[in-house]
Amino acid sequence: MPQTLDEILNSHRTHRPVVMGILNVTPDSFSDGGRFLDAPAAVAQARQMVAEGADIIDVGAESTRPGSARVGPDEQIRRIEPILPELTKLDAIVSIDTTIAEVAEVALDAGAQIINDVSAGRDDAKMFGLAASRNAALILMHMLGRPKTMQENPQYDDVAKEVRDFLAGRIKAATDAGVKRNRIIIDPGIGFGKDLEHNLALLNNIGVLAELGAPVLVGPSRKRFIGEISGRADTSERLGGTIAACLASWRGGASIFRVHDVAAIVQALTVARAIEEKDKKRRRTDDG
Ligand code: HH2
Repeated sequence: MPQTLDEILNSHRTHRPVVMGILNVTPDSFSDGGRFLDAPAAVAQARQMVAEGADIIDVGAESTRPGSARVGPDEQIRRIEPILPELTKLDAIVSIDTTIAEVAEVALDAGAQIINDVSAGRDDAKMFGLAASRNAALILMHMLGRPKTMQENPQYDDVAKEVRDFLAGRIKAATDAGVKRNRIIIDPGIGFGKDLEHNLALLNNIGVLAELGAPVLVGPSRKRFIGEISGRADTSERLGGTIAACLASWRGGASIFRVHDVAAIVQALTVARAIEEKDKKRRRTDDG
């Protein structure tokens, strides 16, 4: 059974893993670009991810991979509009991956309940107002620089603290604009203006971000740092690394996982959780 939006927004307390399946309706996404541009193929992929246990379907019409070009609102809307009514019929929460309020609004009108804004409200001044007026859940992600140039020598003194402070500032900006604190999800933005060491430090320090008291989402799926560690250039050969990154960050306190390979990640997290629960039960028995 997929989790409700309230359960998802409470997942940092329950530590129950939430899986968000990626649906890129783009010609140029780094690992699946062009595969789901056609509406029936996109809907079939979403249906498959729900059958595999996705709690959320995150639909996006603009690639944010390093070096990518911007896609305007009209084109984003043209790509998502035909499939939204089908997605919102599925037994999962729909999230819209966009930094443009006009695009998010079309998705909310069709029944989406989460706005995934990788600019954390910096691209479009109307985004926080929209999230507030619709009581939508809002994902605030950290990015250093812009997708076109973000991988050109990113620098931090203490990446986890700097990302936390940035996210604290964006939470304040969102709540000042009327977004309820308990509708916000935070994300360190794996690969967005970060080199290998930065990504590893963030995945290893989820607790620093969790201090902000919001559910932490991570999106390591098939990303470049896995290729750098494993020597796998082909993104379809990065599932093992994606699983490792999800499990390590889940143990550190992350509870929402944005992934391409839903079935494998659901299985990995379900087993990891069963092991953790067993340990808790044993400790309860030992204590009592
Ligand atoms: N990563 C990507 C896109 N959106 N949103 C959040 N909240 N967190 C992420 O880490 C994140 C994201 C990039 O991955 P993908 O969608 O697979 O590729 P592309 O941007 O090339 O479409």
